[in-house]
Order: sequence, then structure tokens, then C-alpha cells
Amino acid sequence: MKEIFENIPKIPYEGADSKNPLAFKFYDAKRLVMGKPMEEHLPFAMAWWHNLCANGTDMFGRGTTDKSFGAEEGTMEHARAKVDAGFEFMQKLGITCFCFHDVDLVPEAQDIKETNRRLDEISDYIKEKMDATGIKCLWGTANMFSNPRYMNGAGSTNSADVYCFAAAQIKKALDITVKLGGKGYVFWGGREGYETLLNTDVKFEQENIARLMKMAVSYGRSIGFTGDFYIEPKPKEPMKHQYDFDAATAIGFLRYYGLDQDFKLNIEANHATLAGHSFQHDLRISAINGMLGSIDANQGDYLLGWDTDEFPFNVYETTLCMYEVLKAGGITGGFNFDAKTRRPSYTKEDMFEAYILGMDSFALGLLNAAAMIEDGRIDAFIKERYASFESGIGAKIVSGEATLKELSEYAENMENPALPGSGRQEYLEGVVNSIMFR
Ligand code: XLS
Ligand code: CA
Ligand code: CA
Repeated sequence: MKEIFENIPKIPYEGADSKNPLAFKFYDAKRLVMGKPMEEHLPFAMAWWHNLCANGTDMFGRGTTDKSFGAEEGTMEHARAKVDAGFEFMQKLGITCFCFHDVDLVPEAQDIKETNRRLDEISDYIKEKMDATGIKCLWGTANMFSNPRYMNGAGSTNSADVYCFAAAQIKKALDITVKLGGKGYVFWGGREGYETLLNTDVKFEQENIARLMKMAVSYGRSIGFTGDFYIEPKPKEPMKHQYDFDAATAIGFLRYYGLDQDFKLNIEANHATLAGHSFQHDLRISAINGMLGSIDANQGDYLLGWDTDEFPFNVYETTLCMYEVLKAGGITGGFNFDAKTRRPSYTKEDMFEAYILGMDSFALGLLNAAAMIEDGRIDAFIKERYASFESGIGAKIVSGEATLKELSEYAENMENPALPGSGRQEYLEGVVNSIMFR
């Protein structure tokens, strides 16, 4: 078969001193970190939509990047060319997984039966490639936001017919995910939200979303899907207000509707920051609730108020992310680069350099986070910070034996309490710097 990325070799690891743009400087797949190879800590995935489909089109202009891969766009020949390109790309980078939406794989036909036939055909071809290369599917999903029929959402639409169409798409996307052995199935509620409360029955819409998710769980389990369903929280864009605002909101929703046994969260860096949180905040909230499933590894731009889906470059952020991941004991999902090159970065080399940047940034994050844990100063500080709850009245509070009356008497019998110990934030930030730039 003809090579698509002809001038690009398999990307080697060359170390931090390398000036070769097509080499890893920090991602060394077999290097052991805390007793485990980097590649096991960091199961990276390629996002089919950005990498093989997005061509740089934005609201102000046409695409800048040729993603035809030698075939006419909108044809099944092009769908196959994307599979060839994707597998060559992943193999050259040593990426072990991919994620997809149904409509990333094939052009949508006028009639869903024909779209589904095309999905059957392309998934046979993808499966062949997976068997030949060992590359796996991290998760699948259905795109229920691009087509105009979803202008008012899918699960939250006001049209029962559109709701049924969404159900049909989910059913097929689940079939394909199971056929490809996908570990997870994502619900990103792009248009599940509202523009104005004046035309919206929020309670009814949320109940309908939950009904659709329950049907998806029941169907998925019936066809042998044993993986996790994921909600991917995002506060806004495209809707003004989206129901899965952030990790805490999504967890509340899942628990309220009894979906928390089947669902976890897929946390995206750029979505957490749009919600006014740090990436690590949403990771921590998910982890402490037993809901940290998978990660969409990208970054936003603090100067822009929208979802820019950039390749991760901010090593402070990847460090603090990997700190949360290591503390949580790892994730069962993976690290999906839901990221696109900037519009003026339109060459095939740019596609590779972007992934090298992302993989190196996460490798650095992993090394730093492991060093922070091995250093122990942060853990020791936190333990000491709450030490007053380890004995005496503090221990009684934690054990649940204390009453409000008893605490009140305790307070009445003491002088004013001393100020709590210093938070020492600046010291701790200095510890992070001294570890990162060791
Ligand atoms: C968009 C989302 C989307 C999901 C999958 O902002 O990130 O790409 O990851 O539908
Ligand atoms: Ca995403
Ligand atoms: Ca995004």
C-alpha cells in the first residue's frame, strides 16, 4: 500500500538535547516511571475528527489543510484513505488507540440505513487494520450536534422524532464500538442545554436525557459492552448553557438518575477551564468520587473565552494533571488528544509535530508528578495540615461520635482557638518549581 506520510519516518526517542523536530525529546515509551513503562502510564489516543477530518475551516474562512489523503472527499474511497492515513500515523508515532464519532468514519447519507451500511463496511476495514497492528479503540461516540436536526439537542430536543433519530445513532455507534472492542462510550452533550429559559422545560429535558442514557446502557450491556460509559462535561459552546457543566454537576446528575454504576467521566482540560476551574480541579473532583474514567488531553488559551482545543504545551498543567492521575492510581481509559493544529500549521509535518509536542508534554508531566510524589514534601505537608483531626476532639469528630452540643461545650471551655497553621502556598509552589527544574 502507498505510504501517505512519505517523508516522515517512525518517530524515534532521541532525548532532550535532540534538535530533530520529528523526534521525541521526553516520551520514551519503555522508560520505567514508578515501576511502570511510560507507555502504560500514558495510553495515548488519536482523535479521528481533528486529525483526519478537520481542515482548518473556521467561521471566517475555508480550510487550509488538505485532508483528502489522495481521495475525493465525501466518498467511501476517502473514508478508507482516512483509515490508511490514521493507522500509518498512529504506527509512526507509537500511539496505541483511537477515538471516533460515527460521522468521522463515513460521509453521512440521506438515509440512516445507508449510513449504517457504510459504517459496517468501514468498521470491517478498521478491524482488519486493528488486527494487523494491535492498535485499539479507546472510545466511540455519536455526533449528535452537527446536523441541523440537533439544533435543540438530541436527548434534550423538543422533537420526539429527532429523539428517535438520536437513539438510532447511539445504537449504531454502540454496535461499532463493541465490534471494535472499544473500552468506553462517550456522551458529550454538545447541544444538550439551552439558549433561553423562556422556551425551555429544564426538568423535562434532563429527564429525557437520563431516559436516553438508560436505554443506551441497557442496549450496550445486552450486546456485550462491558466498558464504561462516559459523560464529558463542558459548560458552554455551542449552547449558552450546557447541562453537563462540570464534573461536579455531571456527577450529581448521574447519581440522581441512578446512572453512576455504569458511567464515569471523560475530563477535558479545555472544558474544565471554560467552566472556571483548573484542569486538575475537575480531575480531583472526579477521582474522589470514583468517577475518573478517561482524559481528553488538550489545552485552552487563557486569553480566549472559547474551546480552542490546542495541543498541550503547558508543562505545569500536564504535571498537575499527572499528579492527580498518579494519586488516583491511574485511569482505566486513556489520553485522547482532542486537539487540532492551529490553522496556519497546515502541513503533514505539523500533524506529527503537534502529537510529538503533546506526547512530550505529558511525558514531562508524568516525570515531574512522579518526582513530586517520591519527594514526599507535599504529602507530608498535607498530612500535617490536618493533624488536629487525628487525636482528641478532632478524632472524635471524624469518627462521627461527636455531637454539636459536645463541641459547643468544648469551645466554651477553651480560650479563643489559635490561628490554623499557615497554608504555605508559596513554599509549596517553590517545591513544585524546585522539582520541575531540578
Ligand atoms: C467538543 C468535544 C467533543 C467530544 C466528543 O468540544 O470535546 O469533541 O470530545 O464528542
Ligand atoms: Ca473532547
Ligand atoms: Ca473541546
